[in-house]
Amino acid sequence: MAATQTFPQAINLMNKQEDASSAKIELIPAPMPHILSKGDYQDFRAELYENGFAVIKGAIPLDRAEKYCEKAHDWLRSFGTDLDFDNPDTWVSENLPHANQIRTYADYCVNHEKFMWDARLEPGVVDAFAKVWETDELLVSFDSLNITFPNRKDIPRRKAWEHIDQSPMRRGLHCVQGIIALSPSGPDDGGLVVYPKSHKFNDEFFGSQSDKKSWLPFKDIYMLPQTELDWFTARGMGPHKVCAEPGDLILWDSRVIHYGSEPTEKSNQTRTAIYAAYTPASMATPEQLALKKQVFEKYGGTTHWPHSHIAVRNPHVMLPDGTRDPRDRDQPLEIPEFSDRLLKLAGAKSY
Ligand SMILES: O=C(O)CCC(=O)C(=O)O
Ligand SMILES: [Fe+2]
Repeated sequence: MAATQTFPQAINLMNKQEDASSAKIELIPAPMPHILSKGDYQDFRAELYENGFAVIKGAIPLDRAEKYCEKAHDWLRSFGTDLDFDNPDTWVSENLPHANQIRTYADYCVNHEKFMWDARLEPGVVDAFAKVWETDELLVSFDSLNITFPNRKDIPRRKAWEHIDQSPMRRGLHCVQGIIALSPSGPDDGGLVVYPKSHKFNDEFFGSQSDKKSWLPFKDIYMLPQTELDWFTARGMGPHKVCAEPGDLILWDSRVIHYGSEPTEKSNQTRTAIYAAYTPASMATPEQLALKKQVFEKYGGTTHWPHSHIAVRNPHVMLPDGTRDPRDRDQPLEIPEFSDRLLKLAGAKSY
């Protein structure tokens, strides 16, 4: 299958990260070119194909979405600080666990908390990805939790960070990302902003670039500077805030220009969302699968990519002074039930 021909190629490039100058630009075609390749779908895939994103309303029944939201907030409160969801004065870094660069939570084994797995295992979520990939033999990412307070007093609002989550060396569709919305996300609330249809211009844009140095080292994120964004705006594309309700699933093509927006000053909504992407298990190499199993056993995390970029990292949360965060954990607070379905999605058991 095409997947097994293309992915080792990508990995060779990844291994050359330290020596970007010597890595050759080799284009990597779509592993399953027939996926999302036509415009006559009768379901959400029509939007995904046409605009590069889609919202599946009520993928999770509201009562369960509300329960996951509560669990997520309990998790944030579990670090023994003065954090109070009703008191904005307490929404400061010293009351919060360590967050990553994009201000989401990816440490303390949160990726494997029971509520995270329960949400990822929701039939309405898994079925949507099964429809996209035309198989239910899927892997899921061990991605992060987003809880963003509005109008924080201790840090400035994050600016737009327009990017795509797919290397310019890849062509065609390689990954579809997902957000499980657990809080309302109206026009002024924090949430996903996309440039609708920009996935359709990915080939033309990158194909017309003569300077390909910025494509290296090979990585599946590419930040677009203003000059490059201008190319898209000149062709009629621009930012669109995706609105959603608790229980909705947002899907987007990783080639779509997007970013996570912070709540505007008009919002008093705390954003709560889980990132979860699924791809066919057949897209993973045996090496990546073996690494994924190890990461899973350590309750570690991955990027958005379920089948690629898997790395076994130091699972500990380190403080700037080099010591381990005393709040760090070796396992989730609430361990999920390791069902057959979970183990297969985790890559810990083969299909
Ligand atoms: O927070 C978001 O809505 C988007 C974050 C993002 O860019 C991503 O998950 O790829
Ligand atoms: Fe992204």
